[in-house]
Amino acid sequence: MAQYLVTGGAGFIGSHLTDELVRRGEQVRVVDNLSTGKRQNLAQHPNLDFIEGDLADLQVARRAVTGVDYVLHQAAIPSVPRSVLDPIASNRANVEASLNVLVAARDAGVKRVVYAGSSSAYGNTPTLPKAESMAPAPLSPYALQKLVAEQYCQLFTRLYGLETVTIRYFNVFGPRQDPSSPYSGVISLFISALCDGRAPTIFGDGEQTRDFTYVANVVDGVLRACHVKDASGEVINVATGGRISLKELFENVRQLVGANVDPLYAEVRAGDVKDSQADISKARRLLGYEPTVRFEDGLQKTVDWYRASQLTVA
Ligand code: UD2
Repeated sequence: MAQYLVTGGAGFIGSHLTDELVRRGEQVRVVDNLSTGKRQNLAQHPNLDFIEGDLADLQVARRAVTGVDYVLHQAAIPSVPRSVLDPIASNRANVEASLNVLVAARDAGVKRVVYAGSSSAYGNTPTLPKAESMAPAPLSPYALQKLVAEQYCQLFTRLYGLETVTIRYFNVFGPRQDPSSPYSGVISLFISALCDGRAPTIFGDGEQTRDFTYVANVVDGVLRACHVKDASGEVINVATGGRISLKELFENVRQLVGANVDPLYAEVRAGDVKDSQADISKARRLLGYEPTVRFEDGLQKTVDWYRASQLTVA
């Protein structure tokens, strides 16, 4: 049994990682400042080792990593438009806190840090799918911050011998993704709007594409990355390898929800990437990763979850 720390473990992806680790009988600690995460996401683990604190404070990071073997660093302000609006706050959460986690992990003798990178680092590449060997081209403060922190990870591996792996996430979705903010992930916003009979907004012409990835696939990729020896120091895409447009996404959700509502259209968002699709051959080769939940099945599970949670609230 190993000791894991999930930073941002009360958030959407972090809480799914926590569930799986608990299910496997591992020891888990969560640190979260509850800025976007919620205690409710961990209600199924009443005895969980939970630290409420902000990793931008080095002392919080040091306390959190004490006695830890593996750090799964998920804590972030994960939003392109929020970073465009307030780059300083988002830099503090995405870069400064990440540096604190790395310093604390190095000093505490952590075995490995697995970092939640982002597909946004690629920006608009001339070709698809996007492979890790392509030069990064961040288009927003968020994208740059995620890239800086992943480069810090690689630097810590080279300079101090701290094992790190960056998993680049591609538009992750699933149960517990919070639809309550305008900065929320688009699938959560579309489902919650259509379930309420409201019209969702599509930014731009709706022809932009994304490799939407169901959360269970990401959990699998991240947990594999903890233990594969040759993965240390690497950056690895974890996604499905497909892509669909926002218009197609809207149609899919509309059909699943059974709503008869048309979308509104608004200006394209500043810092938005046009197309995103992952090359997952490195994850296959290095991690033995294979996406196990297809986009369509994941979307159905997600719609079911939102419906069930609406019933609970009502
Ligand atoms: C970026 C990253 C993703 C992850 C995420 C964290 C890319 C390609 N992806 O996701 O890997 O790090 O940031 O937040 O950079 N949209 C609408 N209507 C809405 C909301 C969004 O049309 O109500 C559009 C939005 O303009 C974008 C797409 O939907 O084209 C996806 O937006 P998102 O906020 O869900 O995620 P994105 O792509 O910024």
